[in-house]
Amino acid sequence: MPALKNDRYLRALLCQPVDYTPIWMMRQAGRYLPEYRELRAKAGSFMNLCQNPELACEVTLQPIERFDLDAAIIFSDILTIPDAMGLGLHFETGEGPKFERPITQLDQIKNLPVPDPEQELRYVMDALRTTRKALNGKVPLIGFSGSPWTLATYMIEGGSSKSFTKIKQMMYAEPEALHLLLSKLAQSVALYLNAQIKAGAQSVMIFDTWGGMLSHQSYQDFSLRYMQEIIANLDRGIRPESGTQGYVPVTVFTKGGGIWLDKITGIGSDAIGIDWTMNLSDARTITNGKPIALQGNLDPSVLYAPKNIIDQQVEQVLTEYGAGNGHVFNLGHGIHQDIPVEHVEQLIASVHSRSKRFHQ
Ligand code: 1CP
Repeated sequence: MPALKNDRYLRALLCQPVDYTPIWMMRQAGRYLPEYRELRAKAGSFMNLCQNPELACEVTLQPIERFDLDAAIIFSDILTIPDAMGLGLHFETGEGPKFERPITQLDQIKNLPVPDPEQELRYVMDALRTTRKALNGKVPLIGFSGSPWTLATYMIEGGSSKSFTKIKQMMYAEPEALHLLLSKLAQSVALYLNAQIKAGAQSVMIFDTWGGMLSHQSYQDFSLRYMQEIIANLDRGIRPESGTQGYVPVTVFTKGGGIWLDKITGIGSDAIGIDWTMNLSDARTITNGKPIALQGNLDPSVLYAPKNIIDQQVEQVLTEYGAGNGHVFNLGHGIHQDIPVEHVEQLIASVHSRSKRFHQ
């Protein structure tokens, strides 16, 4: 494999010095890009894009070719695992993901298989192999998975939810059933992420999009604990003192998890994603003394604003983090579909130029 030409993102994850703050954006390949919409229309469906390694590679590279981003994230979805477990994923236009066979009872959970990543999820591994080669060392490639809790919400609710009533009902009325599902998912996610690492992912991220819907104690029992188990089972290599060679850092992101940051710092991740509700200076006070990087946290809606406001808001995030190592710039959640591409260009240029003085 060719040497990395831009390792700022990996260095920042390891809290090593960089010349400016690296940036990538959650959902950076997607509908706000005209070239994505075009390819998506040709492919017919979102899953056709994901399941064809050449197309998945092409979509992954679209934002990298257009913008000066510091990392690529493989084009896929967190719901590949439940699909591989046999729940029957499909996307209805304008309605988001749906499962044909959602989980309703304990028997179903007992019979769920743990997917073999090189069998049922081979298309994801092939997409990673193809993309890593095509990147030719330009920027690092990020692999990812959903957290067990977040995957379970879709599997039990049957799709997206606002109130999470079915899964919470199971959590309070039949906690053992939910724990069995979560431990099968933790096992599946660990296998999946390790296979992604083998296939070429240079860092991995766990998306816990719905962890913030839990109560203080249930977050620890039903989400955090299973992410900790996954991290303990990852083949990351040995964290180097200097350089990034061969080590695969892991980032965890619980949306709405700022209030539990002290707990999240204890689960062994190299970096923590922060949404826009938290001040990065306060976040840094909590992680202080630990070699943990922070990723975030511009409000994605800032990208609707004119360019001078984008500059101001970038300045604010950079100043809140302050001087020193360990910051990966990102949005606090995924980019919205109707953001003008020129605003994304402005964001990236602004982060790169304005961050230099924090790295002198
Ligand atoms: O119609 C389309 O073109 C499909 C829209 C779409 C896209 C572009 C979906 C359906 N998934 C994706 C890609 C995707 N999903 C990536 C690609 C890499 C990137 O560029 O970032 C990633 C990392 C995800 C992860 C994902 N999928 C998450 C976790 C991150 C987050 O945004 O919170 C979640 C919750 C999903 C579920 C999902 N898949 C798709 C949609 C519309 C949703 C969200 C539904 C909901 O709000 O519940």
